[in-house]
Amino acid sequence: MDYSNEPEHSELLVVQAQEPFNAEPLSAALVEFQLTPEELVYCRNHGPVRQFSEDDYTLTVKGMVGKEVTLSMRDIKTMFPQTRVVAALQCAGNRRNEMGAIKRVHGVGWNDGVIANCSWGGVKLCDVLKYAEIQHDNAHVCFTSYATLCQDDTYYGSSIPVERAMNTENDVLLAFEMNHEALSAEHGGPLRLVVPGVLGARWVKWLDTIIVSPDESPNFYQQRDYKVLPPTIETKADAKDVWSKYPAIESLPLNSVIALAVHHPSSSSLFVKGYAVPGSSGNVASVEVSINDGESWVSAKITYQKGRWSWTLWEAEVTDVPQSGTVFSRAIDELGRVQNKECVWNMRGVAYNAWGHKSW
Ligand SMILES: Nc1nc2c(c(=O)[nH]1)N[C@H]1C(S)=C(S)[C@@H](COP(=O)(O)O)O[C@H]1N2
Ligand SMILES: [Mo]
Repeated sequence: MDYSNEPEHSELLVVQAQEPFNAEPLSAALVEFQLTPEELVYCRNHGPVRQFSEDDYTLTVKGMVGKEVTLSMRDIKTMFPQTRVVAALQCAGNRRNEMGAIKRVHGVGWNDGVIANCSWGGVKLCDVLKYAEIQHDNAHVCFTSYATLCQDDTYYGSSIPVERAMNTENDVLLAFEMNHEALSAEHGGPLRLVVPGVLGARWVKWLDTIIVSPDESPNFYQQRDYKVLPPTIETKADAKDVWSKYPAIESLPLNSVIALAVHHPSSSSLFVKGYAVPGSSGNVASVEVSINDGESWVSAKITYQKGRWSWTLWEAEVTDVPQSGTVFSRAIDELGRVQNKECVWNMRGVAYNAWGHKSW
């Protein structure tokens, strides 16, 4: 694969792999901003980053539709109402290194910065699908970027169920703006998919083709990756023949991370700050922290949450702390579900969501 045309990458990221380019910020930097500035948005690639001119870029919609259409970027921007949504983009591999500490996992070694909370601008996917006269019983909407080569397949692809795509409240967008600016090549410009509440792997960058199909996307990244395999499957060889038995991840689980813990010895207090994200059963309602034992918990203050799809920022000041120790965090959602102390290991190291922790 050809990596000679990569755009300049942000210098504020910790590079976890050079080719393909995979890099994340420190979570302590991330939580300083409600909306993640572009230089702090992680980069997750399975192949080279491609740069396209908007002028001759097109999107084709085909498959189970009444009318197959090919739209230019100008068509997309002028034929459909434009809209914006704040949504957290998170890789399923966020916190993978913590799962890898339990037992070896396969995948890029990620810490806890593989998340970005951005304002995405574009048009609603459902409007474009309606225009193509989608016929939608039990179907899947498959997204592909034939424009890019990948490590494990000849193109990058994903799919979501039609119901998620067609329910306007889900805010699934064909996005051409990030944080009120033109979407950069690095993050999938001219056009990427945005699926709030769903793992980043489905948010296809450099999107050029949508196929409405009776089946899920046959792409490698939908079928043989991004699944939580049972812990009995320990190696790639074990996994080889069983991928199709397990569902593709859609929502990532309820999670919280401690990004920084600052100890003030003179007042015996600890200032703690972090982020949280919801699972599939309602938004984050509260975040709690515990010193050392995980028995007694105090509520953190939620300092930011915007609509249904953003991350939650929180902070807490805990008094009477010892000279050194460990602080834990857990998130609780609107249904009262509580983030678990531990997370069951899986071979790919995806969807890790044990309590957040930080030592001082
Ligand atoms: N075409 C294409 N789209 C892609 C990917 C990719 O490698 N190629 N990576 C996916 C994954 S796994 C994630 S987490 C997000 C990362 O988006 P970002 O690089 O803008 O942060 O894009 C998704 N879309
Ligand atoms: Mo990802």
